[in-house]
Amino acid sequence: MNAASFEALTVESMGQRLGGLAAVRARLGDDPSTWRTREVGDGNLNLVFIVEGDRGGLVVKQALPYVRLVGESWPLPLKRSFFEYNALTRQAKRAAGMVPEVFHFDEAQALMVMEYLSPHVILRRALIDGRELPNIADDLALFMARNLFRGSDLGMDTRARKADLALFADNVELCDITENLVFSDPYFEAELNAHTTPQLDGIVAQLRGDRDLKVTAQRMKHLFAARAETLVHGDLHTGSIMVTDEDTRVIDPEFAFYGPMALDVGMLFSNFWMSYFSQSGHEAGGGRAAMQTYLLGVLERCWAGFRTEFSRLWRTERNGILYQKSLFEDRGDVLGAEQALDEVLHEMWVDLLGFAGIEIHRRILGLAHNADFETIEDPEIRARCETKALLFGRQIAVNRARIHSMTEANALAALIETGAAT
Ligand code: SR1
Ligand code: MG
Repeated sequence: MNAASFEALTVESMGQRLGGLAAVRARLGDDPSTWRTREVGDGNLNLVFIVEGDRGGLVVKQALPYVRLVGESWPLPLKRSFFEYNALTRQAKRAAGMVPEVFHFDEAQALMVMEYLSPHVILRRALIDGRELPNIADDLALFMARNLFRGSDLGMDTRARKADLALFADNVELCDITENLVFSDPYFEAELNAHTTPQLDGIVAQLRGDRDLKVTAQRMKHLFAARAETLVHGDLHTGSIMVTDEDTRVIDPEFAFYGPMALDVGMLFSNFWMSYFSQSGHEAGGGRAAMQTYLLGVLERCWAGFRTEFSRLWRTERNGILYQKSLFEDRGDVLGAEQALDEVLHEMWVDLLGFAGIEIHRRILGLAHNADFETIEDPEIRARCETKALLFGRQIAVNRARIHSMTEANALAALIETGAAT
């Protein structure tokens, strides 16, 4: 990619920059001077614009050569846009209808023109507002099971999988962000860390002195770095999901790489648990009790739905090199295949608890925080919510091999939330 030719888009230059593209004019209208553009990006890394014309709207996303959250002092390669584009095209095939359609990709300018999802909102925002979305558990279960299974040696031709493994292996800098910000920085006094202070100072010191927790975090980092199992989204949080009551879409897979299956599931579940612990900060006096029950229900249903779909794919699409049918079903050993499935799912469960616990910690102790907690203005109230989440994160990560079901994990969350466990 020729970085010299890169030019950041602006609201003013949009018509001139994209007006020559037939695919764009077809969706907005032929006269770029009538297009209305606004910058809406509130993420940590990129520029995002909504462009509207007489015929409809589009989203234009462009990577910047640095981390937007921090500034030009932290350079970040434009090639992340290439990985995002390639991940989106694969996800569109593996879980149809669950990612935005891409109409145009310009690798040199690191920009993508995509479907404008409207009236969708960011899932995290909806959950902060106390809105119960009826379909997210089922939809996200299907999205994860289909992508994780179909991108692995369980479902994919191994030559194609190895080619993809090599392609995404170059997403080094985005993996480096996760390796540091998620798995290491929260557990020492890293420069960019921040937490609610002085309220959390005590528990932060306690967690940083917790040997079992540090070993767990490094074990999860080990899996992240070494288990190139499937094409993961890599940053699957509730800010990477757009919703209406009927529709669920997953966006922003720029962190995609070949990693452990449990990563996406653990990250997503951690965000539902963080939402659970933040609810009392958004409405006092038990006003969010029903919302909390809903969130624990989403976790139960999503994990159950994931298992069901993953098991269906295991029985019907297991055509890769792993656990070949020639060793099991073709020899009449259906139970052998089921035994292997149970082992794979069990290991995924244990690992996802580890990833979930560590992800909770980094969102409270590291650089990139969650609006779930950040929008709680009173620091005393915010710290009370964050403390509970931190305790829960520690409990599920360190004890991941001793928690046997989502019902048990949710019961732990409820014990901590009610103050019965501290
Ligand atoms: C410096 S980037 C910080 C965070 O933003 C992204 O959304 C990822 O979650 C990353 O860890
Ligand atoms: Mg993102």
